[in-house]
Amino acid sequence: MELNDSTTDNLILKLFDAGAVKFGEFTLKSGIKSPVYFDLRVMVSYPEIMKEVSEVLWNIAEKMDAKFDSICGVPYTALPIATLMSVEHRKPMLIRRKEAKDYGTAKMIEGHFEKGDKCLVVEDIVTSGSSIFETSESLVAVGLKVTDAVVLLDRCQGGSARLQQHGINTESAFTIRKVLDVLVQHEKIKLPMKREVEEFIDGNQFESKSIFTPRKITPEVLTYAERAKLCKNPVARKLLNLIEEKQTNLAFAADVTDAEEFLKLADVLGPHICIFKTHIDILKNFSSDVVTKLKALAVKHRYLIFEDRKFADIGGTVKHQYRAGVHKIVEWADIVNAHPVPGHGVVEGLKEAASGKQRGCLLIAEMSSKGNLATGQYTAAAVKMAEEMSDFVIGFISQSAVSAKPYMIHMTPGVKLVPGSGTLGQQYVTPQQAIVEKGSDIIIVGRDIYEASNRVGAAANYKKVGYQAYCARMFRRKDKD
Ligand code: 5IU
Repeated sequence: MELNDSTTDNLILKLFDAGAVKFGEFTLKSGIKSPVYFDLRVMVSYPEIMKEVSEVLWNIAEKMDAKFDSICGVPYTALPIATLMSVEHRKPMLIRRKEAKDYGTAKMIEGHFEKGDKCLVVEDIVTSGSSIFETSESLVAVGLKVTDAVVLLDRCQGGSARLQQHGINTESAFTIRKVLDVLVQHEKIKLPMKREVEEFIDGNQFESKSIFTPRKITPEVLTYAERAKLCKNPVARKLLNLIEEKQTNLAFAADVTDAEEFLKLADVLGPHICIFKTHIDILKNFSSDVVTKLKALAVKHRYLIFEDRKFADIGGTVKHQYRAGVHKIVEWADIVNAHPVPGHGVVEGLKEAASGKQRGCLLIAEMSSKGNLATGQYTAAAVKMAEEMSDFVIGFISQSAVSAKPYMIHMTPGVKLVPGSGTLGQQYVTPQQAIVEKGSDIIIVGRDIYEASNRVGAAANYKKVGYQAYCARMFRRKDKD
């Protein structure tokens, strides 16, 4: 969508004079050598250019008939441009962090918004499309909609077509071809230079399939199902396969105290979860009937039962705690967990009690609560212990992928759509942070589901967001603008 010719020509010449366009030999981030280089950051030194660029981009958005509730600039160059557009046209702005803030209180999007609001993405240059896509992903992850992006310059390397394939309509003020024409016309560069740049563009097109390409180096690049094949433990295999089949990496933390409510949740949330996590000792009206019914529901909806018992005693004691007493956990829970603090014995004791049954255990390698001691050396020792006993230990409760072994499953509690602190020291991260940034496999969510007015809706949403985060991790971008 090119604007009025003389306006465009003037702006291009101003940018050239400001040193925003350079010709020579430049090595791009990707390692590729380019005969042209755009450094639009210099615009900040020219208030007039800044103003003009922001006006031009606003006009493009209007011409596109893009309806939006807020504007978000791709950090950093487009941030001040988006600010100018926002202030001049009284449209709220959102800021996307380039890096998440301190762990635990991280918030990728700053500013007020409502779920379902539409946000216009603003960028200076589109090359492969990945920067716009990445910003849009962060916006979408918190419930915003992104369908339009405006850009000052399109390098004509296939970026806008790729964005279109991802549902983002991108319009630019001008293309690199236009820049070349104007500069030749005004004798700023000679024809051979124009030809050289044109050849470079033609020879450096980004394929118009996906912006993301699967990574193949670390365990988390394998799909859940691929990892299932690498597991020794049948429970781990079953879990990874059912995650992929049901397309959910959501574990529900059923921290309610009434057995009836507990079973109701086990039924209605069933289709949306891969694990039903229990604290069976908080039920005020426990009876063996409750676990019989829970087991039937787990079969009906195909999820696993994880009793979050956190065994932490010597082997001989945990063996009894696991199979005896009121709850007889080994009879009905597919998965239990243990603190590694007592040493290998805790796992050996549990393993003995589970003999002959298909059971798995998680080690608590990291915790979500403020000031917890499961860090550094302790976490490393937990990983070593787990890897040494991987026939029974299927993974970890952790805040990140602490083991690189593809058969180890990481489950993260302390997850909410809005990160921050909860009561009594609980700290929350978003599903995206847990799965994409920290490389975890399963999100554990309690309160945000059972305290919701629409519990099924809340679980369905976590299912969607959690699985989308996994897909985004699988198709991490290969190229960078
Ligand atoms: N849980 C944590 N953090 C931890 C461990 C377990 O929150 O480090 I280990 C449990 C406690 C609760 C659930 O059952 O995970 C999280 O529930 P909320 O989403 O309601 O905070």
